[in-house]
Amino acid sequence: MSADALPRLDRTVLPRLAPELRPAVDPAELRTRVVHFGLGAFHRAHQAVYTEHAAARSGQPWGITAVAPRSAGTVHALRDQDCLYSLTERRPDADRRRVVGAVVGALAMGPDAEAVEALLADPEVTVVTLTVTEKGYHRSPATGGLDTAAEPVAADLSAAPDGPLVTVVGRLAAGLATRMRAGAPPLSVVSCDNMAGNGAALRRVVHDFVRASTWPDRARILDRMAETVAFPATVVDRIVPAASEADRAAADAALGVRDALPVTGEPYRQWVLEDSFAASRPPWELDGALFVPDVAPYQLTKLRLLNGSHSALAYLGAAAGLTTIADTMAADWGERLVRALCAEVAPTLPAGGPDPVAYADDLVVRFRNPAMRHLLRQIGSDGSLKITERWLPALRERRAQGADTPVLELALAAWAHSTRLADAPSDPAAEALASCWEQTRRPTEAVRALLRVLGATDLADDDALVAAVAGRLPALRAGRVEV
Ligand code: CS2
Repeated sequence: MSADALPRLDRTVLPRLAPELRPAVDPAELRTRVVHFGLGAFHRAHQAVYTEHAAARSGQPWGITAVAPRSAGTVHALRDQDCLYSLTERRPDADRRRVVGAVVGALAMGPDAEAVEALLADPEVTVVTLTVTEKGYHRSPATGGLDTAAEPVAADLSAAPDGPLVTVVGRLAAGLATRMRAGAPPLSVVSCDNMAGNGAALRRVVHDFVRASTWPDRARILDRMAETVAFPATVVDRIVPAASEADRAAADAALGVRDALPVTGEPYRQWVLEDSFAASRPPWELDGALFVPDVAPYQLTKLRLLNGSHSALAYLGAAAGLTTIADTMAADWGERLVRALCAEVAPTLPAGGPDPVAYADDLVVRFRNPAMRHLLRQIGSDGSLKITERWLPALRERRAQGADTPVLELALAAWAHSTRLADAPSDPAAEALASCWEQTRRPTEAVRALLRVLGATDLADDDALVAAVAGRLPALRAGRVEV
């Protein structure tokens, strides 16, 4: 049967699905107690799954209303399906698929501003989670605080009291202010983005927004926020490539219903959270989430080893003309690169996290998963924000210790090379990056300028580093990866 002839996935078709394909909870029994910003595949394959299992296993009605900062299209598609979607775990041997029922509402941040605002002030809502990617935070590379001069942030700061807000930080700050004014109970705001100290980073930009606002009661709001809003740090992990047409067709065929928003991911998932919530939360530990006093060892291990390797594979693989992570792992240098990067970076990791050698072993297996098609281009996007988290802090630490850093230099060269190409991966700083190459014919000067765009003036002034990175460019230009 063609997909168009299939009935649409929604609550009415659930009873017709095989029991193992149905959600773990009856969505009709859930209420919105979590608001999530960022309606992407990652949230639907990660926090939504933990929340669904937490609700199912505790009998508590933890449902999620997900807010899309921009794409109203996804909101409509999700609403058309009563917020249901299928999740396919891509195992090397076979796929495992089922419908997830944790999401009970979908809102578009702009058009549905009033509803979003009301939920943020709702005493029943005690948790807000975010997956808005690094660029959603609008941090200044120089200070780490809110970049109040960035155009959308400045627009939000000068918006009329009931005017439209375009940044998630502005929307969240305004919603929290309403909650504080109403004297609503405490709540926790949980950043699930790939940044070191993500809780503190989010707290800072939200507080900065309130401080920079023209709200007459901003001082009181800040005081009350400091008392009643927690920003725990978290580490989220699951590889979730963007769904392809083939994924959609496979989901439709296996479910016997049409799902416009299927998600596919690897079987592995992990969530480590700082145990510092201000109010009640879903008992995610019932689904294996780990609550710890300090997430830093887990966070830095994941960022520097997993995400660090991912970015390195993305730019090196692209230079070699490859398309997916699995392609890079099939190349003779792929596994060597992952292991060498992990070994180079491991001395910078705090004690108390996973063993780096065992972690690297697991990464090789996860990256090799032949059932996954994770595009290098997807991982290579927004590099200017990603590599400052994933590579540069470790690079600085190793150089300060007087150690050689050949693998990070090679990775940086591959990134630099990518910024020069006509089809460079998308990046909010794309123009500034491209102009680094237009202003000079000398590769060392271009590399220096690129590092300055990243806000890494210290590294730009490191002549030995700059020369080493530039020295790797000719081989990469010729499509050779020499690990
Ligand atoms: C990836 C991450 O796209 C990327 O930048 O490195 O999305 C990665 O797949 C996840 O962080 C894995 O947990």
